[in-house]
Amino acid sequence: MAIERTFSIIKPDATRRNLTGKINTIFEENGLRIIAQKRIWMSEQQAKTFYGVHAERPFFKDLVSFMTSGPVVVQVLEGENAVAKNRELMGATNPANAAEGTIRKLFAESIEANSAHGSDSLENAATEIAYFFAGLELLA
Ligand code: RTP
Ligand code: MG
Repeated sequence: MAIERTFSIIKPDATRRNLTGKINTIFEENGLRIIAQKRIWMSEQQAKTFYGVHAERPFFKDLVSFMTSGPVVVQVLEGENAVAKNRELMGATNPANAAEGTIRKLFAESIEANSAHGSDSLENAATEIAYFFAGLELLA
């Protein structure tokens, strides 16, 4: 299996409830290493660009205001099959459909305030990492 890097966000609903450590423990206990991490408050423009693929969706405006409603923790996770592994640990978008023990089952408040983002492909992971982290912030 390949060692991959993926991009993750601990969303405002989770930082507000001080859940960063609990979520990070799930990553670490399941073979994902946090190789870069910082707390930021996204601007409206950053949130719109980041979720640009959803610009035409009915939930886009609400999603941008949610993502800018408080600080987030952006992070790079590394490990075997990191992209798929992280999506598995997060669980389904809607917590009502998320499997037992997943981050969203444990912590999400709603389909929108669902505690975590994870890249959905290796290609998007590279783009998203480069959007939030400078090369100097990542070890080779
Ligand atoms: P993410 O991109 O944040 O990792 O989540 P995802 O792939 O599981 O879900 P996606 O379809 O990409 O949706 C992005 C985020 O938009 C919010 N959302 N709200 N109100 C709604 O019906 C709705 N649907 C999606 C969620 O915050 C979702 O994670
Ligand atoms: Mg998505």
